[in-house]
Amino acid sequence: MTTLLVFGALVLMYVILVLIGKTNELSKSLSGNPNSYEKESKVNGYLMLAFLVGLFWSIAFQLKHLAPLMIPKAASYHGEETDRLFYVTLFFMTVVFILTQIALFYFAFRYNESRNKKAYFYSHNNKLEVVWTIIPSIVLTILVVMGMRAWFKIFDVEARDKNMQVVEVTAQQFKWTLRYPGTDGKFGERIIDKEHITPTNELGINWSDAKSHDDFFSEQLVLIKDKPVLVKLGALDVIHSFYLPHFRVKMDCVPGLPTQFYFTPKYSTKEMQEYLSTLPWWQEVNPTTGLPRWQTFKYELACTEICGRSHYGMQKEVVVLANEAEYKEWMKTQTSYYETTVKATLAEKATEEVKPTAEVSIFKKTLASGVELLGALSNGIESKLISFIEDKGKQVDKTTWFSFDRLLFETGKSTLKPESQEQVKNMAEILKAYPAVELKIGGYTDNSGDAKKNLALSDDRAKSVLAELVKLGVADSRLKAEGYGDQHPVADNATEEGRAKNRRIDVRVTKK
Ligand SMILES: [Cu+2]
Repeated sequence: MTTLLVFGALVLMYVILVLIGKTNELSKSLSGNPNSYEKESKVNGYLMLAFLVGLFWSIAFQLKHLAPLMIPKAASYHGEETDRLFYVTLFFMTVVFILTQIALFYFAFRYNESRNKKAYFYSHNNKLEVVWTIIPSIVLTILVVMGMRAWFKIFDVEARDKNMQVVEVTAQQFKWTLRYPGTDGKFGERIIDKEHITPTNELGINWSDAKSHDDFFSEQLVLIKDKPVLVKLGALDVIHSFYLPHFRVKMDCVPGLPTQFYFTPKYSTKEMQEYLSTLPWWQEVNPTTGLPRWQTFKYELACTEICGRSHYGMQKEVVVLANEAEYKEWMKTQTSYYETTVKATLAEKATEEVKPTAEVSIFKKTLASGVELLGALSNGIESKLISFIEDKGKQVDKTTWFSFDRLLFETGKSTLKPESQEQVKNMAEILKAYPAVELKIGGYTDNSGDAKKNLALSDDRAKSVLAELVKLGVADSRLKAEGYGDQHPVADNATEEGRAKNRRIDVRVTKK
């Protein structure tokens, strides 16, 4: 609302100014003084000169007061080079800027409107054209060549020190995850799939890879003075940008596309603080901390891609230690994520998983036909079906269904995967061993997606199992198949586990 009011006020103000201008013009043309334009033009000429002086004064003023607030000298070796490039470019731009501004405003003053002057007709001059084409071309070529040389030097993979430090940095809304390879100097493998990427393992680290066991996550980006570092960058959601302003490092983190940056810190955090303590602005006391500014100076990692609402929160401290010895001391204070967190939960999970499998055993059965069932489990469909058929106390009804437990379909299709063959074969053999038995096959899906499509898919899948059994020699007349879509769920559709249980093929004995 306030914005709207301010906007409205601005529009009104503009209209008023235009009207005042119009009235002014009208009153002048009525008074009929031919010299008034010339006078005005002279005044404008002087105003132009005043603006020129004011402009340069304001630039000088800002330089004096704001330059000390600019980012301090580069803290990395390649940073010095990029700074040099920057200053060379700035030098040329400044010269051109000063000359063109002087020319612009001086000409406006010198050649203001006058009834006694006649404009000089000057169509073109070849020499002049050549000069002002060639000079900028040469300057630009020099700048581009210098820039390319610096670029190729920074990204020269061959020239990299093999003994470099490696850090993995992963960006996501809205945090940085810094992974160090631990004492073995090697990162544990990452597997990007549904099984490995979980809320407690966002990077998808493969914990069964021994190299991952000493990896640790750090709260700060810790580097070593004069030791080259390779930062491996990645992102989990949108594009972020890894930015170390003091080191003149900036590289995008792109989901699905690993990037990296190689550089060498030149000054430790302490050395940088000592350097800053010699500069007047940094010596001033910061009222919020009560300390001289240089004392609380920290190198910083920031995201420089507008990546979302809390983008500003993507900050971390960067610490440059003086030498390897200090780094080793720091490493000792870091704990491996695997040792402290993962190991215990893995052990817990393992005992959970072992228990049920201890109760499940192989279901060994040789049918009357002499055929032995393959790969069947004591809690699988084969054993349940046979005990139902053989138990004279159990009557055929419409509610007793048994679920296939080793059937797999191609995603979204009714084609059975080859792994399913074993169980289908077992079922065919059971049907052959008990010739009186007739079955109804039911197909089911979970409730995600289009209900009509689900119904059609479940029907196709039930029929494809039926066709498979017929192919294996079971009479067509003993089997019926029907799809029920997402009806009759056996588990909660709200969880992935539940949905997996609901996507199934069941059978019911209709005659025995
Ligand atoms: Cu970001």
